[in-house]
Amino acid sequence: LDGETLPPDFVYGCATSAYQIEGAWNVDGKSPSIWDHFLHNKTTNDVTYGATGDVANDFYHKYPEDLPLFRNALGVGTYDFTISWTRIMPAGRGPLNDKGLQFYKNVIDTSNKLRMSNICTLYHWDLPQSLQDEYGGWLDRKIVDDFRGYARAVFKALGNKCSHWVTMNEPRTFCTEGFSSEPDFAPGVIGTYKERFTCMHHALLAHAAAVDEFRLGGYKGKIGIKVDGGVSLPLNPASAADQAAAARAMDFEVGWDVAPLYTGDYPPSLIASGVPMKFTAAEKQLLKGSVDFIGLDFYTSQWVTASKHCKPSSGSYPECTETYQQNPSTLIDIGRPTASDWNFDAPHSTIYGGIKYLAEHYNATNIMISETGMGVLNETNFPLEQILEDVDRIAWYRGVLTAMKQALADQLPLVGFIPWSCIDNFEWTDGYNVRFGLINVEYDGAGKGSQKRNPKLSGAFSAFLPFPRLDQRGV
Ligand code: GCO
Repeated sequence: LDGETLPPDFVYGCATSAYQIEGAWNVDGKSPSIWDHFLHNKTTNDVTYGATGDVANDFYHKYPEDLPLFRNALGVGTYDFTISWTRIMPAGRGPLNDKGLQFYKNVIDTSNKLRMSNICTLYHWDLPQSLQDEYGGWLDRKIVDDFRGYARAVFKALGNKCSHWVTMNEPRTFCTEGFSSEPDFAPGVIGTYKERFTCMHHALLAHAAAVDEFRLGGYKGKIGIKVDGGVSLPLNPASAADQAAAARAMDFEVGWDVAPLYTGDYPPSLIASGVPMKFTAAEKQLLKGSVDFIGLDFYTSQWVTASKHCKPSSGSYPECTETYQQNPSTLIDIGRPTASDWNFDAPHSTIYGGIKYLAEHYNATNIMISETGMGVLNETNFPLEQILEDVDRIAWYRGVLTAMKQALADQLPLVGFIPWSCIDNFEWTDGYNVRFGLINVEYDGAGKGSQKRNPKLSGAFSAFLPFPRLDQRGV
């Protein structure tokens, strides 16, 4: 990549999320979220070593040291963070908690002093437990109004302070994992396709309601959403049946939440398969066009083949398809075991393919790679020296950059790139045992240790990337 070919306002940042780094779970008036509740319960906590986010990186107290590191050691021009609903609005609705709000003001002001802008996310999975207890959270239509109220209050307090707003992170993931047959994500409700779909339906409506509030308020930044999903590729590219299976899988996985943002409704193939809920005309209108930009959290691809044994749709997968996480014929051994068996051999199909798909199928503009990164399993089992010399992570990012370069050369509307993550953190069911950070934190797989921060080689690599920085943009 060379800086000259990039759009001048190209966004380069790094991301974290509240539950994964803040700690201070009950400090200064914060009430429990569904993740606090889920992981405090020994029978539902299935995280490696029973870890929780109670302390995490203690970012709530350490942000004055961490933000300069993000700016100076990683060289990013944007810090992308998420707001904890229960820190800012402990009852889920109603009065704001001044101390919680002040924390986010401090994070933003410190970022700005360091010449970083902010991408601010309203929701990264940490629903107030009180709303879960009261009416079942995402399964009840009431959540849409409560989310609207929360969004309105946050925009009123911070609306003009962030260059970009994200309504929510990966609705598909929190709905499918939180309501699966063996849920390992909060709220941990055993569910069927109906529950997963209901959650997603309300999440999409809540997104649209928050965007409506933002636009009604006339705030000056841009607003969007972050979606995930792997790019599905035909296992046998020459087979028409595999091609059709891959296209169906894209509809069910990525189109499920993306199509409503651009067309106002679910993809036709998904509707044809029989959906438990439908949007009204007014809801369709609110959804259609509800993003100024779209964030893709893309880590891995999958290979899809048409199956002779047709199983009924499970919600995120269509009938008559089999998916494979890895394609044995192209798999590259990258050296260290990675998170969740993700294949890290396919940045081109994942990143380039994802951008192209959105641009071609939905005429999406302003596409951001809002998360990608390499998670290493048991990273702490290696000596510190070796942890810090993460040449395999650099190799992954080089692949991503090559894919992005191709996208830009092909005039695809790529406007930003946000590695996950600025710093090691709590990786959901893998706890502290899987690390994605460009900066290492000295704690063990259970999250215990000195909390010392050490930039990895990938962090130094980040600092040398030729992206336009905020200070070069004269902001
Ligand atoms: C997600 C979240 C992040 C993860 C990251 C690595 O995609 O699950 O946005 O919270 O930590 O993606 O798994």
